[in-house]
Amino acid sequence: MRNTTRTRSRARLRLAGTLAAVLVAAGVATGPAAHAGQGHGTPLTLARLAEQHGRYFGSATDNPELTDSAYTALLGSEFDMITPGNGMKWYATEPQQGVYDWSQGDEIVRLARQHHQRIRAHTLVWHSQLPDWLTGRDWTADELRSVLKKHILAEVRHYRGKVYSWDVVNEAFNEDGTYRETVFYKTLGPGYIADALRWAHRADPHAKLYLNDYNIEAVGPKSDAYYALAKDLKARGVPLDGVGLQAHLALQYGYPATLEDNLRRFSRLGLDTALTEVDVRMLLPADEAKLATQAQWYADLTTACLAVRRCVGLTVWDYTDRYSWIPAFFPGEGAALPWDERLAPKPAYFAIREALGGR
Ligand code: 9MR
Repeated sequence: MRNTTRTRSRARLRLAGTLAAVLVAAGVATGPAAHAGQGHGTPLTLARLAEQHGRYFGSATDNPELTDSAYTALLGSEFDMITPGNGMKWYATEPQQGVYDWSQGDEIVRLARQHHQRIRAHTLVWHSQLPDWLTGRDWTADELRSVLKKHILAEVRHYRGKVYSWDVVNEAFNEDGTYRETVFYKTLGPGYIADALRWAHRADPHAKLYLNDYNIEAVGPKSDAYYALAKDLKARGVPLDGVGLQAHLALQYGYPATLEDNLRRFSRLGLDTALTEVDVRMLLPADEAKLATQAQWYADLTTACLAVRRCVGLTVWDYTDRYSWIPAFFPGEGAALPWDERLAPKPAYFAIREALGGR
């Protein structure tokens, strides 16, 4: 049954891809630039399509990119949820102890508000991109607890009422489901997670509070660890609203076939889920076959989220290959996003549209 559905949707995708190619060849604008207006007969944006299912469709962005007006035009029109890729991280927001700099996050919040977009805020507690003053010395448990508490209260208060959600703790587990030995875990023990959630809740009782990680799309030791932790936190009344599955996928490692089951088990715990940092990288050069498989994966991710009631939306980790983090971190890989370097929509874009029920 599932296979038949899949084969059918593959066939539809091929058809859509061919149609798009024909239109492009004929000089007919098919890209989202052509979708900017929402008038009669104008194709809807990914955001509008997702909203028809009660979901959002988001993109990450980063401050240096905001001077690129062709880029910001699409960012402002195609999406209804924005994540600052770096600007709200600890190194950016508290560069010296007790000295806060909200400028980068504020710039993105301002831009998002102009376009009636919400913000998935990212991230409060993470082992990476910490300021030097924090990593450069040892802390007692009391000291670090107080540093963490102050940081969370200050940042969440600053953005109180302005963000939809917070990735409160990011990447807390190892691949085998044991706790990652971060400075927070080593100094404070696993209780730092519940503390962080409680402090964030105190500072903004309306923000949805998430744990967020990569390689937890499929059922496996790492997602099991989140399942067990989330269940325990819920049972203890700790304010946790959702689990974010980053979904940094790579064609060479295969599609996480148990994603939908995994989303569903978190739903059953009474939690929201979201695909928070989606990209599907490939070994370069890209070719038609790889782009077609990538398109299918984007469609499958979208379909999985739509199939699970409490999966609230998808965010791509920036929308264009022009600004993807992949080539710098995985040399020889890339082409991971639904728009190419020239901001032209790829087969993945059309596949997402179709999965969302668009024409
Ligand atoms: O997109 C971010 C990139 O610009 C930074 O250089 C990088 C540093 O680690 O972080 C990227 O975002 C990460 C996100 O915050 C957490 N999940 C993994 C993302 C990709 O590394």
